[in-house]
Amino acid sequence: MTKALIILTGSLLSLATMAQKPSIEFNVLDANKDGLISKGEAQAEAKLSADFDKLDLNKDGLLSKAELAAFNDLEKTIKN
Ligand SMILES: [Ca+2]
Repeated sequence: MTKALIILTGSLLSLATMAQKPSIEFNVLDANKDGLISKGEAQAEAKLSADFDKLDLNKDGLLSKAELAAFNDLEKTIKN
Protein backbone atom coordinates (compact mmCIF):
# COMPACT_ATOMS: atom_id res chain seq x y z
CA MET A 1 0.00 0.00 0.00
CA THR A 2 2.72 2.41 1.02
CA LYS A 3 4.70 1.36 -2.03
CA ALA A 4 1.74 2.11 -4.29
CA LEU A 5 1.41 5.50 -2.68
CA ILE A 6 5.07 6.22 -3.29
CA ILE A 7 4.71 5.24 -6.94
CA LEU A 8 1.62 7.42 -7.26
CA THR A 9 3.38 10.36 -5.63
CA GLY A 10 6.28 9.82 -7.99
CA SER A 11 4.00 9.92 -11.01
CA LEU A 12 2.35 13.08 -9.79
CA LEU A 13 5.76 14.67 -9.32
CA SER A 14 6.82 13.81 -12.84
CA LEU A 15 3.53 15.21 -14.12
CA ALA A 16 4.25 18.43 -12.25
CA THR A 17 7.72 18.52 -13.78
CA MET A 18 6.25 18.02 -17.23
CA ALA A 19 3.84 20.89 -16.66
CA GLN A 20 6.83 23.16 -16.07
CA LYS A 21 8.31 22.44 -19.43
CA PRO A 22 10.65 24.97 -20.93
CA SER A 23 8.89 28.08 -22.17
CA ILE A 24 10.37 27.41 -25.59
CA GLU A 25 10.40 23.93 -27.07
CA PHE A 26 13.68 23.06 -28.72
CA ASN A 27 12.14 20.45 -31.00
CA VAL A 28 9.49 22.86 -32.24
CA LEU A 29 12.05 25.52 -33.12
CA ASP A 30 14.47 23.07 -34.71
CA ALA A 31 12.56 23.01 -37.98
CA ASN A 32 15.17 21.07 -39.96
CA LYS A 33 15.93 18.71 -37.03
CA ASP A 34 19.69 19.14 -37.16
CA GLY A 35 19.83 19.51 -33.38
CA LEU A 36 20.68 23.23 -33.52
CA ILE A 37 18.65 26.41 -33.75
CA SER A 38 19.79 28.72 -36.50
CA LYS A 39 19.05 32.44 -36.53
CA GLY A 40 16.31 31.79 -39.05
CA GLU A 41 14.70 29.16 -36.87
CA ALA A 42 14.95 31.45 -33.82
CA GLN A 43 12.83 34.03 -35.63
CA ALA A 44 9.77 31.93 -34.79
CA GLU A 45 10.20 33.29 -31.25
CA ALA A 46 10.59 37.06 -31.12
CA LYS A 47 12.19 37.05 -27.68
CA LEU A 48 14.62 34.31 -28.59
CA SER A 49 15.52 36.04 -31.80
CA ALA A 50 16.21 39.29 -29.93
CA ASP A 51 18.54 37.55 -27.47
CA PHE A 52 20.11 35.22 -30.00
CA ASP A 53 23.60 36.73 -29.95
CA LYS A 54 23.61 36.81 -26.15
CA LEU A 55 22.58 33.17 -25.98
CA ASP A 56 25.02 31.97 -28.60
CA LEU A 57 27.75 31.47 -26.04
CA ASN A 58 30.25 29.86 -28.38
CA LYS A 59 29.45 32.35 -31.18
CA ASP A 60 28.93 29.70 -33.83
CA GLY A 61 25.73 31.35 -35.04
CA LEU A 62 23.66 28.42 -33.80
CA LEU A 63 21.95 27.64 -30.52
CA SER A 64 22.46 24.25 -28.94
CA LYS A 65 19.96 22.60 -26.63
CA ALA A 66 22.09 23.72 -23.66
CA GLU A 67 22.14 27.30 -24.88
CA LEU A 68 18.35 27.28 -25.27
CA ALA A 69 18.01 25.78 -21.78
CA ALA A 70 20.00 28.74 -20.46
CA PHE A 71 17.46 31.03 -22.13
CA ASN A 72 14.55 29.19 -20.54
CA ASP A 73 16.26 29.37 -17.13
CA LEU A 74 16.70 33.08 -17.61
CA GLU A 75 13.01 33.44 -18.46
CA LYS A 76 12.07 31.58 -15.26
CA THR A 77 14.35 33.81 -13.22
CA ILE A 78 12.70 36.91 -14.63
CA LYS A 79 9.20 35.57 -13.98
CA ASN A 80 9.94 34.64 -10.34
CA1 LIG B 1 18.08 23.53 -36.86
